[in-house]
Amino acid sequence: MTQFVLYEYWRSSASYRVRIALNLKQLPYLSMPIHLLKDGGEQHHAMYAELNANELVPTLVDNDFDGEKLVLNQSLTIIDYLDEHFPHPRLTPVSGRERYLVTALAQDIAIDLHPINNLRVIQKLSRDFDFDETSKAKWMQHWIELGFHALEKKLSDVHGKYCVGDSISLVDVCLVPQVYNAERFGVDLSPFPTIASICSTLREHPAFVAAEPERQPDAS
Ligand SMILES: N[C@@H](CCC(=O)N[C@@H](CS)C(=O)NCC(=O)O)C(=O)O
Repeated sequence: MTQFVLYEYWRSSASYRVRIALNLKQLPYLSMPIHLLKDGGEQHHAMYAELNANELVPTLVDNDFDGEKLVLNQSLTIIDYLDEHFPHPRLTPVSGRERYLVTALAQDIAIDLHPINNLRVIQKLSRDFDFDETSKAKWMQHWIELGFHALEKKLSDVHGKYCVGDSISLVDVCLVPQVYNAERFGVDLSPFPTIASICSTLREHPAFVAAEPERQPDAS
């Protein structure tokens, strides 16, 4: 039996983060695609909702957590779990100043920036608040640009080759999927040269390449 099963969607940035982390740690996994749009969204179907009552992807199942099964949601928690049990390479430093810089910057992206642009938010705006395609794109761009302005400023103090110094960290794992989303929704990256340059370096790394949305089996 495969140890890790990842319920995910190719374009989901939270799933993309977990794919990158699994690849960096060279942990093989079985991908179980959950189509977020087909048939009203497979994340709402009973089979998946029983696994993750939040009806969001990703969910990681570890079939061998000390001989037991562990079902885990929340991409940052999944990555934290992988980091503790499979620490090579470590994505959140164990201690020291870097630990807190990495955690705060990753949360800036994953907790403050990303959720307001989630599919269910956009669907609600469109269904109940008359948002058309142009207003939806403006909404996405506004929140991403706001987050990127702050991130660009913060990275100028701490970046090296990657977001925090010269080792790949959880911030990098969150950054690349967020830039993918930004590009998808037409955000102009020219005001964010540090973000753009770190992202293009990361995109050459094989673990990031293999995790790219368009390379996933469910990409359509
Ligand atoms: N905080 C969660 C966020 C999960 C999440 O928002 N997933 C999105 C895709 S990136 C989703 O499943 N959206 C489906 C929907 O909005 O119905 C995590 O980091 O795992």
